[in-house]
Amino acid sequence: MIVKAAIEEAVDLIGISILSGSHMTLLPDILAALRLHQAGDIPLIAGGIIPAEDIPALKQTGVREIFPPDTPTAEIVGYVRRLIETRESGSGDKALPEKV
Ligand code: B12
Repeated sequence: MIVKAAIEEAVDLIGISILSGSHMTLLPDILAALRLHQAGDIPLIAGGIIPAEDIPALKQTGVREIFPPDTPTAEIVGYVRRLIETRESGSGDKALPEKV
């Protein structure tokens, strides 16, 4: 449902909030479904109760960035703006911003 809606709405990115502990299953599933539908260029970011030790594996799978509890809203907004500007300028994956 998430991937179908994202493709139909031509979204700039998908942001998922996960507090249930199922991030190691659901986030890779969403990435796999995006790739299956030739939509792997839509960036996926996430936040919620995601332990620091899980973050490297999730980013290795293709999640662009993770925002754990107590992340300042301004940091999230700044990251999303830079991500979308980078995509619109067509500079490609290599120029994707790092979280500040
Ligand atoms: C409020 C709350 C609830 C409410 C939710 C109400 C609602 N409609 O939202 C209710 C009472 C329903 C609830 C239920 C449950 N809860 Co609860 N809940 C919380 C609590 C106290 C606060 C969550 C919250 O809203 N925080 C405020 C927001 C602003 O912070 P945040 O979610 O961390 O988000 C920040 C970042 O993570 C990030 N972020 C989050 N999402 C996203 C998404 C994107 C795209 C981006 C960019 C950033 C981002 O940005 C935010 C700002 O920094 C937490 C404890 C806690 N301290 O987090 C437990 C907590 C999440 N709950 C927990 C549990 C276990 C449950 C239940 C399973 C309990 C039960 N046995 O029924 C159920 C699950 C219900 C369900 N269907 O999923 C556990 C999860 C444990 C875990 N994953 O390891 C927690 C951590 C409590 C604990 N310490 O045990 N819960």
